[in-house]
Amino acid sequence: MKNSVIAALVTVVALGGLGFYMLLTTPQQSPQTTTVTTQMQTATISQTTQTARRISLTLYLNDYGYNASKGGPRITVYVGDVVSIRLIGNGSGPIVHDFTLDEGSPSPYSVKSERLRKGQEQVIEFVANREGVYTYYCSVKGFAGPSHRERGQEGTIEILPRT
Ligand SMILES: [Cu+2]
Repeated sequence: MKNSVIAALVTVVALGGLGFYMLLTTPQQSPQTTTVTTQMQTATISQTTQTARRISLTLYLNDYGYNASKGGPRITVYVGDVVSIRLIGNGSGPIVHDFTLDEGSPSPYSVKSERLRKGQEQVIEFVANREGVYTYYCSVKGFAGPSHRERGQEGTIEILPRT
């Protein structure tokens, strides 16, 4: 009985430590993630498969860019692909960011994440069912000054027809 309580406590402490460790290491992971995303995009471009696929990528929501301090990676997929994006809030202080792909892009999509603070995460998924080249962006705008998009927080998503 006593042993199981101790075991449970040890587990909690270990998990807490892990969370703290991940929090500390998160900023250092950012450049690595960018590289992985780029490699995946290259692979995507050279691939002409007929089968719809699931494309998974990670974006850090920085001030004021995606995986960068400005702009974001060009995401290339094919019509019908399921795009799964893991969003990780990485703004400074109380600054929140989101991922938006909607009529304001402009685009025929209606994709919008929660506004995430540093350390908060959300996985968003959508089917890339309309081809074209669109802009994804952060829809956050403070009470004063330029919006995040005006500060450069936007990137391009290209949805290619299947061959
Ligand atoms: Cu933002």
